[in-house]
Amino acid sequence: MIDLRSDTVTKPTPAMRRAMAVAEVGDDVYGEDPTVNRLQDRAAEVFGKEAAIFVPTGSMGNQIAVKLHTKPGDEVIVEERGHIFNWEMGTPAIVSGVMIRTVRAANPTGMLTWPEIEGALHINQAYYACPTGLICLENTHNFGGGSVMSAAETDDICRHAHALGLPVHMDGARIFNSAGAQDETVENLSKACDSVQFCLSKGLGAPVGSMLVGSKEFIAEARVWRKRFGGGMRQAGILAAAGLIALEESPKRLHEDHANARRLAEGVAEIRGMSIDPESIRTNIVIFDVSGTGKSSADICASLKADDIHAIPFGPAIRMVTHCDVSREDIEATLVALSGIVRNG
Ligand code: TLP
Repeated sequence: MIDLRSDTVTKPTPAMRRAMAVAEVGDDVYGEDPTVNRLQDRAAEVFGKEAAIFVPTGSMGNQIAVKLHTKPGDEVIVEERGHIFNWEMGTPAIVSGVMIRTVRAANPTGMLTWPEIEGALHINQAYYACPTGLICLENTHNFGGGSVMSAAETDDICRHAHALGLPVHMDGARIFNSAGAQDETVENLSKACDSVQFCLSKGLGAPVGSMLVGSKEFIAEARVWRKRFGGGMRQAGILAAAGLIALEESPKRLHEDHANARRLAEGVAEIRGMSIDPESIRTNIVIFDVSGTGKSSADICASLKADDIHAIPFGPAIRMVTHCDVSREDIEATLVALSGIVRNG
């Protein structure tokens, strides 16, 4: 099976399994799980922030941040293709009582600039306007095709936002991919942000878990909301043990996933009716338009499935994501299958 649906599908490595088997544990709701505590301390250190908290999912990390940075009735700025707007099931409205104001980035990467954000703000306007309470950035940008935001671009947005008293949260589900692609540190990429969520269970290959990173005060409050959301886990050190390996070891190999994604895009670009600019591929996500093939993305994915190759159709496009359980041979086999489907079409 070649599973390119997402980098969420990875299986724990043998080293993760071993670490999980021998993990020291305690009750994390009491703050007594030594492995969770180690993971949290280490995540804070790697990001150069005061504190971190282990949460079950990226969505929970993002939604705790939205809750803490806003008050009911606020607007939250999210890029139109952003995960918080499209794939977190309206939670900002349900849980935080806020509205998302989407902004479409002119750049196909989905990366917003300050002038674009500024045009959508409601700050110091009439009392009957809906005030902006938070700006969310996404790095890498999933549906921008795994695109990256630089430290300078992030700093620029944060400097302007902070001058207006607005906090900035980064959905850094794949921030290690972004850092690897830019030869940057995750600390530099997010130091100006007030909070960062990153996933251990995507490109980093852990089976479960995300981290929310920020100030001591913010994370103390996040602990309360994690419990309210039902995310107070008990002997979670078993999961944190895999997370520690993901944090320390996995960033070193992400360039392989990025090279595989680039190769995939190069091959796809040569297939009649499929379009993608391979140069645009910076990390592990490849989204390509198949409308020129005369077949729908769903039909192509169904045909791939017959070869036990799995990908997700999105409108006229297909998304394929590389990760540690996908090899170069898998990429070549996928390209052979794709061209066969179009040729026999
Ligand atoms: N993304 C998933 C799907 O939900 C689309 C995927 O397969 O890519 N932020 C970003 C940028 C994400 O891509 C995701 C998951 C999340 C947050 C949420 O993480 P989880 O799934 O752990 O709640």
